[in-house]
Amino acid sequence: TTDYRPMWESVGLDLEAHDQLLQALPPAYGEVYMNQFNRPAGMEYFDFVVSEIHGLRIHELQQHKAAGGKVIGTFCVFVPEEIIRAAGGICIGLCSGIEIGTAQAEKVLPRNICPLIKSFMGFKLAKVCPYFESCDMVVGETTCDGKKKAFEILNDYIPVHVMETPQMKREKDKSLWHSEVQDLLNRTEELTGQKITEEALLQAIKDVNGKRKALLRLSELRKNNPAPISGKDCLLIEQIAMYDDVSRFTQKVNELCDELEERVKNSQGVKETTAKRLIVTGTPMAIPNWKIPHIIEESGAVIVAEELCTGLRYFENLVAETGENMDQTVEQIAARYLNINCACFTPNEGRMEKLLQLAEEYKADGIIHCALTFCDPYAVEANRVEKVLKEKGIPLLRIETDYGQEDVGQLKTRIEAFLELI
Ligand code: BJ8
Repeated sequence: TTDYRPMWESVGLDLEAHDQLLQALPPAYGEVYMNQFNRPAGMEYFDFVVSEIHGLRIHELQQHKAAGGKVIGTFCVFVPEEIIRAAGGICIGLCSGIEIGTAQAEKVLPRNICPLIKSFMGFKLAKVCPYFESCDMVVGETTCDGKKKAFEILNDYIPVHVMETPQMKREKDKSLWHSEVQDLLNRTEELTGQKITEEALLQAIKDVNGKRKALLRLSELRKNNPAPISGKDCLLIEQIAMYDDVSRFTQKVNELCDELEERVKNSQGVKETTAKRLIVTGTPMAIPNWKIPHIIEESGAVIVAEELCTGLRYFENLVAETGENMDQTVEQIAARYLNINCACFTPNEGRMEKLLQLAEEYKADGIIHCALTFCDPYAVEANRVEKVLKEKGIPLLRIETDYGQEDVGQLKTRIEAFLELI
């Protein structure tokens, strides 16, 4: 194996703290991922990506930077990666899914804040994320209050460009968002020193749409019974989608889908046809947060869809490829992103409609609503979800949890009881 320590040192990592992080990772991965029944062979690539999570991909980013390229980090699926790509930049999703650097984070943040926000601050302050340390700039947004205010603090440590995300979807919100996307384009041009041409933007749209189409193809295959792939594996792929090389990732997902198509033809799957089929919905599950999906699938059920930002919200809806001029193309990008059903919107009817549609299409036996602790938008919106699902007689289990492992036993009991009930 390659010695990446000199590279980690040169990107500015705290090597000792980073060692501790790496030691925590591999056993968890083996336990959660490597013992699954009848796992598709195509998962090998994604296992490899995880095994090289702080190695090969970071090396690629460093090479890109050495050749004059820029790396831009994001924390939300609202940030249009097409724009970064069109300027020759690499876009990396930084949403953090592990408790890290908590002591440092709590020096600048309140203790009672969403673990995702605490995690990204902790990663930055403890200098343990080589992706974060590779970024020339990060893009924040005004989605929830916690993130919005945390970006002011983060800006003390790395340049942050904040996009104002609307809270409603009216005409005036659309034009605000369009102008915000245009501002990101201008800022990206400034940072990269590269003018974004219409041609480059259209190509970037096609590339990112290609990635979305591959992920959609994967989703479609999960409508089959028996499920040809586990929910845990799909979540992993959706997490990797945020930071892997776009064309290589697209190709690997499509290869996996070829294999899954064969499985479907032969009625092969990862669980019995009698396994309970569930949908998970709620706050993002950033890598390496596999906590709830692991409990669910260990209990015998199978997850068939993720109505999450690390899931369908990231790849449903394509950007139109028909823009006739720069302004129209930017407007079409803005339109695609404003369609995202984040709980930061009021009202957020689109999410309720989506859940009903998914439950039917994926023949789900129930839905599990997972909110990170202290996340007001999702915790409060769970009430709307509950109301709509009750009307249609779709069973729902509401869970609120963080990145800690203390409640695993209790969650297991609740999930098993739910599975017996439905
Ligand atoms: S589009 S869900 S990725 S904002 S969990 S930090 S909301 S307190 S992450 Fe999100 Fe974009 Fe919306 Fe998706 Fe705040 Fe809640 Fe924490 Fe959250």
